[in-house]
Amino acid sequence: MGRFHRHDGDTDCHHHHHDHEHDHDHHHDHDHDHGDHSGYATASERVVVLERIFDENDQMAAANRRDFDSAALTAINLMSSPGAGKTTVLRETLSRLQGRLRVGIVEGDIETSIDADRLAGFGAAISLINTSDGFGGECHLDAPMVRSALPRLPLADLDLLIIENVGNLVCPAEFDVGAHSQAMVYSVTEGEEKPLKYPVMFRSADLVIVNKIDLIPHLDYDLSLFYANLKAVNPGVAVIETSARTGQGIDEWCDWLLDRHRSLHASSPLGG
Ligand SMILES: Nc1nc2c(ncn2[C@@H]2O[C@H](COP(=O)(O)OP(=O)(O)OP(=O)(O)O)[C@@H](O)[C@H]2O)c(=O)[nH]1
Ligand SMILES: [Mg+2]
Repeated sequence: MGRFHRHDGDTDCHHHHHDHEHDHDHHHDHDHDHGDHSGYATASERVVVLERIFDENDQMAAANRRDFDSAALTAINLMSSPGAGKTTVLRETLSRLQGRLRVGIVEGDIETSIDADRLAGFGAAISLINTSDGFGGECHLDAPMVRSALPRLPLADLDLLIIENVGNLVCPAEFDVGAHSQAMVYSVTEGEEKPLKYPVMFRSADLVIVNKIDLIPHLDYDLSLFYANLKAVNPGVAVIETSARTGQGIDEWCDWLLDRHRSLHASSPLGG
C-alpha cells in the first residue's frame, strides 16, 4: 500500500512552487535572490519546506485512500515516461472491462484534453487535470491534485479508478497520490538500461507493463537484459508483456486489475 520511495537528494520536481489554491501553509516567497538556484536561504530551510510539502501530500494521500476505501474502489496510479503507451493501453483496457468493472479515470496532463478525449466513449467516468491550470504546470500528479479531481467522479458507483499520471519517468514516482497500487508502463523502445538510470519509478512499481512488445523484431533490443536490470532494482516486481497495438497481454493486465480489486474489496458486488 502506498509503496513509493523518495530521493534522498534532489530532483527537479521539488523546485516548483506548490501554491495550490487550497493551501498556502507552506507558501514561500521566491522573489528575492538568495544566491542559489533553489530560492531558499539555506539548504536546511529548503529541507524543512520539502518535508512540509511531503507531509501535506501524505496527509492528502491518506484522505484520498480513505475515500477510495469507503467507496470500496481500487485505485491504481499508472505512470510512465511520455509516450510509453499509457493511454493506448487504457483504451484497450476500458473496452475490455466495459460491463465487468465500473471504471473511472483521472487523466493527468500538463496541457490539453487529448488523452481524456481518447478515453471517452468506453463508459468510463473521466476527470481531467491539467497541471498548467492552477498547479504550476507540474511534471507529475500529487495527492492534492488528485483530490481536486475526485468531486467530478461518482466514486460510490465505481469499482476501479485508474489515475493516468503525467508522462515523466522521474517525478510521478515520488508522490503518493493515495492509490492502492503503482503500475508502470515501460516501452521496449526506451532501452534496456532504463531501470538502472531511473530506478525510483521502477522500484516504486508493483507491476511493470512491458509495452510495444510488437516492435521488438524491428529493434536492436535485448529483453533479457532489460529483465536483469529490472530485477536489480526491483527483484519481486510483477511483469506483463503487452502490445496495445495487437492486444497481446491486455487480458492479463485486466485480470491483474480484477485480482487487485478482489483482494482489496472482496465483499463488493463485482469483487466477490
Ligand atoms: N507499436 C506500438 N505502438 C504503441 C503501443 N502502445 C502505444 N503505442 C503508440 O505509442 C504512442 C504513444 O502512446 P500513448 O498511449 O499516447 O502514450 P502515453 O504514455 O499515454 O503518452 P503521454 O500521456 O504523452 O505520456 C502512440 O503513437 C501509440 O499509438 C504498442 O504496444 N505498440
Ligand atoms: Mg497518455
